[in-house]
Amino acid sequence: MTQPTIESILKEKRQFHPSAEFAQNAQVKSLEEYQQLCEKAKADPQGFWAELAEQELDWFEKWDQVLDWQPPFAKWFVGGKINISYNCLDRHLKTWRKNKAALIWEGEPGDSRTLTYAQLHREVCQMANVLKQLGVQKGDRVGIYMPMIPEAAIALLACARIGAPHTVIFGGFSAEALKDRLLDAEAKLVITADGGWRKDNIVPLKPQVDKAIADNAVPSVDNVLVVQRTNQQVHMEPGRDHWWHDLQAGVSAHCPAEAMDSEDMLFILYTSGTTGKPKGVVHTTGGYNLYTHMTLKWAFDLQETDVYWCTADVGWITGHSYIVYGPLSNGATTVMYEGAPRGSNPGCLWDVVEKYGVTIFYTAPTAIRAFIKMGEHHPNARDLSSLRILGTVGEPINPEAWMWYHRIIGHENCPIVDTWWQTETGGFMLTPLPGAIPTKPGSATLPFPGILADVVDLEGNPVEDNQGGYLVVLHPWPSMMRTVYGDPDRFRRTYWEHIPPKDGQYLYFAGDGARKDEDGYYWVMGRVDDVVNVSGHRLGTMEIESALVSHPSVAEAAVVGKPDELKGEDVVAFVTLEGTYSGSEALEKELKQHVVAEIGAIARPGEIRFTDALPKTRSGKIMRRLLRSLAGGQEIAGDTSTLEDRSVLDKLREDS
Ligand code: 6R9
Repeated sequence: MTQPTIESILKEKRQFHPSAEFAQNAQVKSLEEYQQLCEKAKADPQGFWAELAEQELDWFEKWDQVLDWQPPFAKWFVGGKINISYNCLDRHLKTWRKNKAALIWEGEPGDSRTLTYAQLHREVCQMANVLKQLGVQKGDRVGIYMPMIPEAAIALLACARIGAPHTVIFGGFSAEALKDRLLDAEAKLVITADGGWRKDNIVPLKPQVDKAIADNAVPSVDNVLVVQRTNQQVHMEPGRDHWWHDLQAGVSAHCPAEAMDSEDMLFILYTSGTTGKPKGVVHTTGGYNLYTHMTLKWAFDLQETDVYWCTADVGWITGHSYIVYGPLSNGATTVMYEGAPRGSNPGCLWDVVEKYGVTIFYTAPTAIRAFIKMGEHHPNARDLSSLRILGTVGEPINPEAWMWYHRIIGHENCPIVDTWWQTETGGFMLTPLPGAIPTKPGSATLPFPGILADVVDLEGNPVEDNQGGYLVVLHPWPSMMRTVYGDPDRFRRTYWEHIPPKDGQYLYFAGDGARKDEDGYYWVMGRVDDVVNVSGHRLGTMEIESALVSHPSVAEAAVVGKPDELKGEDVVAFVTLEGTYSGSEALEKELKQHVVAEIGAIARPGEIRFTDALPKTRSGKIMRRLLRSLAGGQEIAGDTSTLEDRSVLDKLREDS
């Protein structure tokens, strides 16, 4: 099992059609219906989205203009007033959904909670009021650093309710990474917990916050709101730190949702790019609400009785769009799980499916490959008959893993929805609609209605079928990122200038390579830039390099990805040392630990190779392409004539 290579997926010819029974009851029932939606959207994109926005969402005030497109800056539903927390909660309280389960939560130690829409609304209003009491106002940024507990979702919705953009920092990030992000966002308050459970251990969170903001390192932060989860001792700074349960006890559960401008910022989410500094991806309110709502409804064929479970972490875009906002906006029941498969219970996910009768299950290829390795006896020992749709996201899925998922988890009964999208796109861009679009293992199939995508060369010319090229999007869509927080120039450079506008048409450059087959199906090959995808987590190689060179022993570092059976890719770092140091196992260990401290465990290099020099071009650029081949144990192909000193390469080859 390896990453899908061009060769392996070029051979992939299997097709799976939705059953007649499934298609009959689906939101979108046939390929013709899908094509009609696409044609309608193509003929009048603004009319298409406006009609859905009117039908599917509640607006306090209608917009004056559907789209204001000043490339590359888009505004959707200009002048409209809306609140996503209202759309996710209040409007359902007027219907029987008031007492429907909104959030089903399962904790790792076996505790659990179910919150109905009424109960969730109550808690969100209380937290919103507490935030206000602590001085948070509309427009202030709030940092969220949480385990997977209901309060993480409550925190998002509470911020949205009062118009305070949130910035969630994944709980696995280190204090250092947390600090950088809080600083960039100038967060006024941080919501965290004492800790969370992961693989039978407590992951401390509050101590990381203490470290990140110690000595006034993040001057904007005035208060920290702490949820009690694990009950371990934590330091509480008087006047700064507050227990959520203390403040919740005395606060009103009445808090009207703020009427936000459709284009008001909803959140910032940091993601890795090609420089050392993570980008703050900015999403706004109205378009994001509409797009996450529609994509979940059609791509996962949401029905009123579904029990929907996405296994992502709220710290990533998948958690934002498809654990919290998309499902709740639709009035669905969304499941949230704190834990992860672990030695003491490798089948815990299947227990959750069985216990709650999960009907839609959405996870990542890296998880599927881990399930395969753990053995099919785990899922086979559980009743998975409630499942009707399976989803995947985060990286290309190899056809073998797709087939295993289809057979062992889906019992050949569940359409597989492979969704290609990004933090930047806000919602699914390429995805099957399970009642309408036949699937092919390894392909994210076709664009969502209203999305115009293509595969082009660097001049923006469409490439021929089955030729590799760059994946681009041609027309603005409602949930596209609006800018890089505080750096509109970087937004333009990163996404709109690699490929110049073609005949006045701006092309969004996704950073992924892809090909289109003769049926127009997309096969995404992975990143074409300096981003590695480790277990579905995006890591910038530059970010890891800067972490390494911040260690006193390191003179220079070059980080590349290498194919890995389980993780998809693993991080390999080539390191040259300062004069007085020499490479040793102990130093390798220390450097790995250093990266963990600087960024977090997800960025720990799998391998560190000490070398006397790095291969460089005459102009001094590190030739990562060569290092990638070396790390992956492949022959060095392509041009090496620009190498400044060939002996460096020969030496590296000898050593590997
Ligand atoms: C949602 C999410 C985005 C990058 C993206 C691509 C890869 C995501 C994929 C996929 C192939 C899929 N990716 N889904 N590649 N098939 N179905 O993962 O967002 O963390 O921003 O990562 O992930 O390389 O560019 P994000």
